[in-house]
Amino acid sequence: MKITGGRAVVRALEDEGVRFAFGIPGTHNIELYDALAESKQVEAVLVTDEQSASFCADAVWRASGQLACVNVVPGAGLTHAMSGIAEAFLDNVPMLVLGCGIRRDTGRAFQLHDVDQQAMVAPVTKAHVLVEQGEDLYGSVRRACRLAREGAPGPVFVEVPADFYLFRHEEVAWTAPEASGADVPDPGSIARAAELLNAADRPLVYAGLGAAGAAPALLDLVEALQSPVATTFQGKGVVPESHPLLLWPGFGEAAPPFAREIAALCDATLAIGCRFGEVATGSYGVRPPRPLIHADIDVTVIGRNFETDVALVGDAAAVVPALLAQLRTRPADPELRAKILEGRSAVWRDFAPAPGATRVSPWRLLRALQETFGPSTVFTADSGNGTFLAIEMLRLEQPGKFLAPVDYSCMGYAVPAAIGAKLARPECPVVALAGDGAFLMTGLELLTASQKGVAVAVFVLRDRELAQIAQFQDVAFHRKSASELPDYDLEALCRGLGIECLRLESDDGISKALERVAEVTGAGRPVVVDTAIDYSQKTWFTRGVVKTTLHRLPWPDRLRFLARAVARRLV
Ligand SMILES: Cc1ncc(C[n+]2csc(CCOP(=O)(O)OP(=O)(O)O)c2C)c(N)n1
Ligand SMILES: [Mg+2]
Repeated sequence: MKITGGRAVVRALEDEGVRFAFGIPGTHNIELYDALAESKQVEAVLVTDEQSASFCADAVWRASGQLACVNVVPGAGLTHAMSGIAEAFLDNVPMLVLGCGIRRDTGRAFQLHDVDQQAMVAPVTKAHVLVEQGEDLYGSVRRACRLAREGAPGPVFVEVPADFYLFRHEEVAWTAPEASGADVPDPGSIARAAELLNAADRPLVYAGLGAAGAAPALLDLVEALQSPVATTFQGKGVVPESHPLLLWPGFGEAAPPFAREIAALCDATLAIGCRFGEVATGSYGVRPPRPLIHADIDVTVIGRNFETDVALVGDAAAVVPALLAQLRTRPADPELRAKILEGRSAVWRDFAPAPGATRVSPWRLLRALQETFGPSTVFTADSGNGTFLAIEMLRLEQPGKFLAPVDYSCMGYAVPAAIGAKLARPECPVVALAGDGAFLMTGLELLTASQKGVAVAVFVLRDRELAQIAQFQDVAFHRKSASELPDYDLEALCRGLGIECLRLESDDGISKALERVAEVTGAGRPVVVDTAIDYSQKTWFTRGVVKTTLHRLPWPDRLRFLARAVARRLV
């Protein structure tokens, strides 16, 4: 039997359990959109900009573990979507990018939108394919979905020539290959790793998002080792942040002193599902205590940034139980627990705003948000100071609750990511923390939330600066350059989008504002809060990165930097 190309693709999406296809149609794929309109399972979500489409799809996976699709027209649609594709690529987020290509049956050159898309996506996707014949459509899409999820996950691009959508093709039988089980590590390496961990007095565990699939077993492992635990930024919540052995998201120069000191006392490191990237390590300002045992599904990350003593190549879901079975169980160390508890409480006390502060304290706001909306809340963040405040001040009990652009760190993530997360997990409250600069990039996507009734709460952190950069400039140069933002009327913008906008000027207004946020979102409407945020306190991250970067400079440049900073302050 013959079916249209559009129908073949939609069937493949349905059979892979895809629920959302974010994008904007064009002449090349209107046939696909027509087939999507018939689907009871896959919803075509119209966005205002394809950049949002890829951020939405990314967040669907991060919040729910479900694969989502980005639907783009050739060239122009793809280039707009590239930011979110690259974000997914560097953060190991699976995504199906369903592109379309020019017609190949006409033999004509200079077609609309025609650029070499395969070359464009090559550096930002896990794989990219050009479908060669209509009969392959179904199988190509299914294989791409599987590849995106398998092993180290990532975005996969499938280019469908427009003529394949126009015409009908023979339906070809296709059977999904058996799902491969978790990648199992080599038993010799497991035994060696267990030996080193058993011999250590106090191992440190460092866990990233790659360990999320092994979260319950990881907790057992931490209890068996009685080891302090640090996480990456993406890994926030992989070990519940209320756990008495949880140190901090990080353990190097960008972590508070208590976490650094405890980590430095350790005499072995077990790193799981992480890769010691620049952002999470505060610009490589960590020294993992040796021996370093590094477990990851992706062999290329092991030993790449820090010398590794034992490599465990495999899925955390297989590595952690295998290792746990060979570890000696240790008694709890009340002294260590007391030290961690005291360290965490001291940091907590420091976060409290100084008396007389007039603007909104990030710590008070985040505390109130967590208390009001509870542990199921999904937070989305952007690239900016607010992200690091959230990393340091939120306490999360599970993974999938903090969605942030980390390694690619692309501004504009928070608003569309919140929309994607809320569509995927409508039962969870979703709060976006968007910088006032980042909001200018994708804030118009709130039109989609308004039109579809996606009840996200967006806090726009108004400081009228590109603070994360302005702070670095201020420290290093004692002046800010091109990092002060022009003011804009957020309320008027929201009015234009059909969205209620609240103003939050000081801590006194927090509880009333959150009450209204709960009312509006409870009624199925999105809401924006224009938040006069207080950024006077620098994050541990910013302080740590400045220190690490300065110390890494050769002496002559270090002196030049210091002299310039001091001279400018004096003049
Ligand atoms: C697309 C993009 N452009 C530029 C940057 C560099 N950058 C990183 S953080 C930042 C400041 C963001 O400002 P804002 O959104 O106002 O957040 P704030 O730091 O003020 O909270 C900039 C410009 C980036 N990460 N992404
Ligand atoms: Mg700002």
